[in-house]
Amino acid sequence: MSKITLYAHPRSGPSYRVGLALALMSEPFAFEIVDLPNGGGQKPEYKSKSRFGQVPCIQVGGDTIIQSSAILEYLAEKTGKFGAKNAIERAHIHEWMYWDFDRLCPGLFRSRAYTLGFRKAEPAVVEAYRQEAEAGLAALESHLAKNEWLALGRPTIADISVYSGIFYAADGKFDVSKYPGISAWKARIEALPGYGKPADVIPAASRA
Ligand SMILES: N[C@@H](CCC(=O)N[C@@H](CS)C(=O)NCC(=O)O)C(=O)O
Repeated sequence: MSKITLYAHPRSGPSYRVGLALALMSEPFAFEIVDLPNGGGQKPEYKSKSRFGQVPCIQVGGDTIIQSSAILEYLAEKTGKFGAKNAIERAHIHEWMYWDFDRLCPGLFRSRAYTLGFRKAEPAVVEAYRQEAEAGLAALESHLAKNEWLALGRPTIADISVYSGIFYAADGKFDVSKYPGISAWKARIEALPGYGKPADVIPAASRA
């Protein structure tokens, strides 16, 4: 595979998702910070790579890919790691990735953004996202109380995707330690070879 450049922001959950996948897949990459707080995402040069002006984005050769889920799919297929071996497996992985974007990460990431002051909203809206996240965590716990991994009985990009939201849950004042199934699964991911926290996998400087 051509050398990858990851365009990201060190505090972005979806950026961490891609950085973590690259680390777990032992795929070397260069890192470019996109200065989101100062409008870096909206600069024409960056938008020519990432049409919505968002991070993450990866550049591979002359092509760019956006949307963390699409990037994870690409990486799994290219490296042959953490992905599906057939259509049924792919569908089971997708069940969790689509559910994550539908029911879990909006509540977790919005609550984080409200708590840290990145976003503002009326108290009722803040509370609605918090309840959505709590419902998502309860659904996740009910699966992980009985299963080691989200799909296929092995770690996949579905686990990497969901993990990034769980990693940042404490920023939104969610206590995941009260969920034993989620806590045990989180520890299993953190024991995988190559695992790193955001500061390890998304350093603020380019690396070879
Ligand atoms: N669905 C996208 C979400 C990406 C996203 O929300 N990125 C945020 C940073 S965490 C961003 O770039 N925000 C700037 C903007 O939307 O203009 C993905 O998974 O890649």
